[in-house]
Amino acid sequence: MKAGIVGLPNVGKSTLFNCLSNAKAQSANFPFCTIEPNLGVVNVPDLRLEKLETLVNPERVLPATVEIVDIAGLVKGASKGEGLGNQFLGNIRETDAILHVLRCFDDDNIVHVDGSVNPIRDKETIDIELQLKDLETVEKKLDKVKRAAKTGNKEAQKEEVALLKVKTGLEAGNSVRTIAFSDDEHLEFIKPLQFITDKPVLYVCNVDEKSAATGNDYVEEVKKAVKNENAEVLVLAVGTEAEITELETYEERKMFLDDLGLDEAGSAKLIRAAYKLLNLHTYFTAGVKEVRAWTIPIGATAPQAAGVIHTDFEKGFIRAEVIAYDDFVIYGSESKVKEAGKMKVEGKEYIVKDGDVMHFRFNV
Ligand SMILES: Nc1nc2c(ncn2[C@@H]2O[C@H](COP(=O)(O)OP(=O)(O)OP(=O)(O)O)[C@@H](O)[C@H]2O)c(=O)[nH]1
Ligand SMILES: [Mg+2]
Repeated sequence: MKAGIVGLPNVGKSTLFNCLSNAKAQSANFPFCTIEPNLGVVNVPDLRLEKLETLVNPERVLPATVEIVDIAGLVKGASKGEGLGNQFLGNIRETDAILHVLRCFDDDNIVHVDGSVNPIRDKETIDIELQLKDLETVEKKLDKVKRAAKTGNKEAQKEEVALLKVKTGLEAGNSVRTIAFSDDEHLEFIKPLQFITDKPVLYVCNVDEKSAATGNDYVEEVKKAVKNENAEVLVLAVGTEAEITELETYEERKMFLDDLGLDEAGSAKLIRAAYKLLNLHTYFTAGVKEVRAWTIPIGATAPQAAGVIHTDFEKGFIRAEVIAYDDFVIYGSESKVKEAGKMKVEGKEYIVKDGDVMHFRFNV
């Protein structure tokens, strides 16, 4: 599962990627600085992990991670192959969620590919290219499905109805994620086609330093423009965040953030938002050797969660011993939780909750 950073060229995508990841991407003041995607594995900041560390005092602590890809900028005509567009769109298709960076800062020294700062126009430019690509996908598929539908194939007829909804929606300038489908329709016919505009999206407004806490007029316009998209908007001073990342100590970073009126780095917020966008959450294992956060899809069962540690854990799953995170903190240790009778034993059907502290029993 990975989230891709998408937007026009030269809007700060690689600068943002560098704030999140240790894998340094090249960033410079000219369009198409990035060609090949940069992949980074990013630690997910989680205060609960720090709390568990102080309670358990383990030899090591391992946070959850999420994969972020920095992708080349798209320009008008990308869907027709402009500016290596097809390759870049292919890179976007391989992601599971989109972080759409919009330039919301003025700076005459930083080139804008379309000559002026206008995040609404920029967003439309990107949306249109993604939608045109999806239109190509749906039209190809429709050709085949229509023929099958004509022969009386009931399944193909249902599929045709779903695909026509996509086509009509895209032609009206709507992204697939905003079109209404029944659950079955989406699962059977829409999901397998991996439409780019069906991926969940988070808008990242890249603002100047003084707007980091409050946003600015550009941000307000963006919020208005996306209010029916069911998408989150995050305000981030990417250039400033890059400076914060350079600071060595926690105290220095804290002082910088205080000056900006922020309670934590925007990059931390963004990582958590990306994690959520990918529909992921966390369970913990907490032993003296290692306290660790594990990543699972929301809705995963106990055996599936065990499988993230090792496939044998899933195959030979017997039961899980589960402590709610809050109980672990209230009682302070596993043994005290047990004494209080707060540890639960769960079977194969158990849906793991965010923050569960777990032990798996299995045989191989
Ligand atoms: N003033 C200002 N400059 C920024 C900000 N964010 C990025 N920049 C500058 O904008 C230029 C482009 O940044 P990049 O991160 O390389 O942009 P990109 O979106 O990755 O560009 P491509 O890879 O060409 O698509 C660099 O010179 C950055 O230093 C910001 O918040 N404020
Ligand atoms: Mg770049």
